[in-house]
Amino acid sequence: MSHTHATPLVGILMGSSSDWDVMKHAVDMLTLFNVPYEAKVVSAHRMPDDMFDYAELAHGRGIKAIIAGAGGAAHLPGMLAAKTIVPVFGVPVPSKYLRGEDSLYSIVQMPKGVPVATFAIGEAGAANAALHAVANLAMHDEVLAEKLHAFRVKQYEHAAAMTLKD
Ligand code: RP5
Repeated sequence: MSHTHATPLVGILMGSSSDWDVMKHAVDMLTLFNVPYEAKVVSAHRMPDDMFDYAELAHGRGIKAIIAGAGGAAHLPGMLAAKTIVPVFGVPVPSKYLRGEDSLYSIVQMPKGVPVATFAIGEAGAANAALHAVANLAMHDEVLAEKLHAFRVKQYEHAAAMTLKD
């Protein structure tokens, strides 16, 4: 499976291939909505120049949102945000020793002036970051807006059909 569309609207970056099990939930969601994306490993502390290059070129390349997932001392979302005006959505990846609380705090606590929209730790965060990107794109895309409404209706129907056992 290729993780690069010719003209991606959303960039999905992660600090390591070990983040993929979580970050693929963002990919799955964008695929569901047929939103072109690219997904790649760009490590903040091991590939800092690549990270800055990506951030500097993103706006000019037509990238509308960057979803960045990392674990531990998770610099990736914040440092990307420091170098681009493209909205950055941070996904805290669960870590080995602190189970992602470290990732969450290091992503969510951006100082005033350079925002990172931070999502839940793990799979839900990755999926919701993608849904949030879809929602932003849907503000200027009626077809996508309809798909998003349909997605919500499906969730409603699923929840409304739930029954409780005695
Ligand atoms: C971070 O360190 C990555 O985002 C990953 O969550 C964590 C561990 O990376 P690996 O040691 O598995 O490559 O940079």
